[in-house]
Amino acid sequence: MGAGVSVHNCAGAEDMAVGVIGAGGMGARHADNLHEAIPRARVGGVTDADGSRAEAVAARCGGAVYRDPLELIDDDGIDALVIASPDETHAALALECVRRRKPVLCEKPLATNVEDARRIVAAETDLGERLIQVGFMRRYDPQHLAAADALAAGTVGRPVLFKGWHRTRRAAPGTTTEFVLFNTAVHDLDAVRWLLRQEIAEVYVRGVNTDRLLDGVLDLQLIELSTTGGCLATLEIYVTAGYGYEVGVELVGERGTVHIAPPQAPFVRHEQVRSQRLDGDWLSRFRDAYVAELTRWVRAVHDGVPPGPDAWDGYASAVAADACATSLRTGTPARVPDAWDGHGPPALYASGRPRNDRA
Ligand code: ISE
Repeated sequence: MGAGVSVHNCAGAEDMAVGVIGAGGMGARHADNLHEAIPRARVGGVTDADGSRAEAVAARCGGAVYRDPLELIDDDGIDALVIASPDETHAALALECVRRRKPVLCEKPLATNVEDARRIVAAETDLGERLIQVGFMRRYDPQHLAAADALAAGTVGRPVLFKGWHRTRRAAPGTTTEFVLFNTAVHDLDAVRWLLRQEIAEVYVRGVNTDRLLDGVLDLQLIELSTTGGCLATLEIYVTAGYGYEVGVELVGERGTVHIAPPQAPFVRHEQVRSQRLDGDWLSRFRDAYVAELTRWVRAVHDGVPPGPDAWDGYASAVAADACATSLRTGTPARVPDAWDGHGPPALYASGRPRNDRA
């Protein structure tokens, strides 16, 4: 039982009670979305290492406050979980959810190392159930979905080059060179896999430090890679870009290109200057995608159908991020090892995978 406070709940009996682990920016956004915008679900409980943050979210969105995330996961009154706590806690919490057979939307990264991610895939495989969805929200962004459709329809022919850029205003506290790969570049590595429907075969990564305050951290990294289908990619990951938040992709095909650009704000003309506001962070850029992601996840849990990006996708992105770390360390290209020892994904993940996440 939680140290219950402020149960504000006007949801119907059949609404799914979701426990939210982590009440920082991302967890609070998921809780707000659950409360305001997602049919057939409600916030059932909230927990955060900082109890006052959990209380603030519960007061706004409903649910009891729990001191311990394991208590929340174990509570029989909680049907499913959202994990939005610090990255290094994801793997252990996701494993607990699998142990309790509870569906979970786990923010990326699924794990901060390959071994932990593999353990999660093994646990689901042993259980014979896909319970985990990973928060690769770009897969729900209308622009990314339209690009996926254009590629699938063959409009631009066979894709030959993927050029991606991912810039954040400032680095998260405690950012390290590896964190840039596992926390930030995993989105781009997943986008390559998902949009091209190919695995990453080899990576070559260089990085520089552009911010003296970060003391040697490679805050600007350039990933060059090739895929199993013979496509090339360059991914710019710049976590101290300063000016705003931006995610872009240009896909070059044999007969044309597909360009994913952020939705445009209006132009403002004033005193001989024409200006246009940029997004400040992912919460504004991907506002709609987060709502779509949660809506589809809740629907999938209700209907008992497999989740969108799953534990395998989380694992595959960790394997690719790990190869990037190896390349940075050695200064040479690194092959991305076959994720499941040459056998391809376990049958659990190979069958019935929703290819585009409108499913
Ligand atoms: C952050 O944790 C996210 O999840 C954002 O989607 C990403 O763009 C950003 O780089 C990460 O730090």
